[in-house]
Amino acid sequence: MSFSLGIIGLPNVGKSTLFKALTQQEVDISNYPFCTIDPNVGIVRVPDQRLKILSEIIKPEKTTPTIIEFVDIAGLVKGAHKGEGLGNQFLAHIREVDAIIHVIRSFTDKDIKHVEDSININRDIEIINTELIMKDLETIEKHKKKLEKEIKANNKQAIKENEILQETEKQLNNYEFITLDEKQKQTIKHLNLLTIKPMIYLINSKGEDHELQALKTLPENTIPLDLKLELEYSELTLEEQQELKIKQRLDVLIKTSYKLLNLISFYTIKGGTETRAWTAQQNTLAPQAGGIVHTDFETKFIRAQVINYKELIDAKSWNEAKNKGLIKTQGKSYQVKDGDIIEFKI
Ligand SMILES: Nc1nc2c(ncn2[C@@H]2O[C@H](COP(=O)(O)OP(=O)(O)OP(=O)(O)O)[C@@H](O)[C@H]2O)c(=O)[nH]1
Ligand SMILES: [Mg+2]
Repeated sequence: MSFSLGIIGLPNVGKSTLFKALTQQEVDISNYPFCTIDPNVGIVRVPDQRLKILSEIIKPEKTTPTIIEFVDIAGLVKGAHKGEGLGNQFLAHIREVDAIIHVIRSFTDKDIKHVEDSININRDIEIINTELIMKDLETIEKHKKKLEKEIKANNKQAIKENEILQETEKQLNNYEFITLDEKQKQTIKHLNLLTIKPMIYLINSKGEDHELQALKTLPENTIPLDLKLELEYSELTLEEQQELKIKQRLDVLIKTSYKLLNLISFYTIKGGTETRAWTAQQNTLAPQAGGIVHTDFETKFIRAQVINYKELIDAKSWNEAKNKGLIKTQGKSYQVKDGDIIEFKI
């Protein structure tokens, strides 16, 4: 199971261009709105310097980087939650991803149609976010109806859920995304609300931005990137890139996504045969991290042997680390840390 990022935004803003640059998959990026209908799914290796160094120490037969899945979703328009454009179905695709990259067009090109006929970052963000919010409000409303009977029967879980949903509704009605603590989030997780997912804003711009002012008002999780240029770069070989002194910024996007989405990497070494990186969300407990590697590691979890990357590097070898007692036994409540090397015991 890999972590998945959904690429969303208005039609014709560069979503598939980003997807193609990231995954090198042949997808249709023709110049017309709603070019993408069925979502494109692709995987991307996460660049990881630590994995390289770990492999030099462990010398496994095989080294496998962690991957992130990207899903290129059809364009959304005003009224999508009521079925406008390609509508509801696509909001359903967003439900399935773990986090969202929201692409906003800032490049000017009179040949590329903008569904709202002009460039306006803040307006476009609002259109998309409003659709997500409206859809969530609808989901909550429906679910609250379902809870009514159970609340009458004094079902504690239903009462708790209802309270959280009321709070959530208040936030959404104020045009705020949902902010809840971890426990509350878990309670309503089954609803798969859209605005609870972490989101990154990607401004598709040339850098010579005529809307710098607008950019300043955006949240810190905003990345400006020239997607057309990134796609051209991604089609060059590594040698060509070096020759032309080109620095692709897609790696930055992946790394920044990691940070902004509170993702961490942990590693397994499988008795020296395969050193492999994995992606988890911060605060993931050891058994759930095990579940990312193999279902059995979660359901039959007994304990984990853990050492952090830095300690292993200092010890210089696995055996040395073991002799020094640096490999620690951890139980079910251990929160996995970025850079942990873990051996799951079942
Ligand atoms: N000038 C310019 N054109 C771009 C840029 N990014 C994308 N385009 C063009 O815009 C058009 C639409 O790009 P896509 O990536 O297909 O857009 P999309 O968001 O996937 O569109 P839909 O699938 O229809 O929702 C294509 O002709 C791209 O080449 C850019 O940064 N500058
Ligand atoms: Mg597309």
